[in-house]
Amino acid sequence: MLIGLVGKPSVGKSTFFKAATLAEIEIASYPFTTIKANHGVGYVKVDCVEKEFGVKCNPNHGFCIEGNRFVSIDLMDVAGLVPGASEGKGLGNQFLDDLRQADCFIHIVDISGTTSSEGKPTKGHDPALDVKFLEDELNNWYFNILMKVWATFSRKVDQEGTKLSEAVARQFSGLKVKEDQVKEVLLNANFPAKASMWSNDEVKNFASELRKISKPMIIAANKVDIENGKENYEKLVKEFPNLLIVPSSADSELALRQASKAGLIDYIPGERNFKILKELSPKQSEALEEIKKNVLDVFPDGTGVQKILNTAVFELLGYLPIFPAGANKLGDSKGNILPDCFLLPPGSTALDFAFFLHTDFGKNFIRAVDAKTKMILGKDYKLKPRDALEIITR
Ligand SMILES: Nc1nc2c(ncn2[C@@H]2O[C@H](COP(=O)(O)OP(=O)(O)OP(=O)(O)O)[C@@H](O)[C@H]2O)c(=O)[nH]1
Ligand SMILES: [Mg+2]
Repeated sequence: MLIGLVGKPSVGKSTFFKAATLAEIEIASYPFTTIKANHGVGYVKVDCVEKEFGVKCNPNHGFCIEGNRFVSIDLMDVAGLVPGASEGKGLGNQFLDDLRQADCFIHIVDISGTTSSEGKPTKGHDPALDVKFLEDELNNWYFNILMKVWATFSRKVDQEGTKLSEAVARQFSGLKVKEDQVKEVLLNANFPAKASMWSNDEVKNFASELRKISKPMIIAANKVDIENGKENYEKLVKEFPNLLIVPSSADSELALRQASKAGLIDYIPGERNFKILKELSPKQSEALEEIKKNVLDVFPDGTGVQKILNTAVFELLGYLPIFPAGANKLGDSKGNILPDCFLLPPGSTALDFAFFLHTDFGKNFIRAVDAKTKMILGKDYKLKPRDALEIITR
């Protein structure tokens, strides 16, 4: 699973990425600071099952702080998109290509309105314009890919009687579009039966719907710590009641994470407080106080960075955190307790989990056992978030 950070230049994509991954990358207040995409590992926060078992876990990957298990996910930070990017403006199509492999997007918006459409400092820019332009660019991107081949493609589909959903899924396989998603789009709209009869507008509409379903998006209303941020955020939520919008201050999260890494404070990502561990310089002390006053004390999800990652993975994509666990033994062969927590796609069953762990587990599956309740579960059991399961094989 890969999450892409998108948005116009200078809104804080790299700051968000750095706060989430602590990778050493460039951040600056001029547009197009990032040119080559950054890839890194961030984390979603899961309520660890160690509590239910009365044990302390030893994660193989990620980490666990006070019952909060941090499970790794892949993040990508790309160059800023400007209006007209799908037609080659700014850095153009080249880096739209970087976004192909993403399963969903976090659209970072400067909610304070202090960044222009081109990424330059300004005042009073309406963030709603950014929400609209980015959707348009992404939809156009899909439309252009489809339009390049549509005439020959649609004729061939009609002549050969190939299933349209299958043919489109194949055409868009590089964009991770699944056949089920194409089917859903076709089912929800009334497109002519013959693909070659579709109007330009119908192809456009189809491309937009396909984009929405295959690259769903959450909006990070970033720089909420700056004046007007909170008011603009509240206005944006009213203007787009159907969009997922979460306020954030990537800059504050980065400062907290770095202070925590340096051993200055105790801070669990996503929390609304921190504990000072060492004597701080007046400057450090003031910076942290500002963060507390302007961000942590104001917003229910603190800096919002953790909330956004969790919402993307668990709500937008519907992934399920699953712990492999023996019904009678929670450790692996090395004695590590509850060493793994895996993220499985929505709708996964006990059998899918077995195959995920090892093909042989899938092939020789007898049953699964819920390690918390000791209940026996069949192969069709639909996994629930935070299940701890043992797979019994032949
Ligand atoms: N006040 C405030 N400033 C922020 C926040 N996030 C980022 N910034 C600042 O905004 C500027 C741009 O940040 P970047 O992370 O480089 O932005 P970007 O979107 O990656 O920009 P490009 O790579 O040029 O597209 C920097 O000066 C950051 O310090 C925030 O939450 N609050
Ligand atoms: Mg950047």
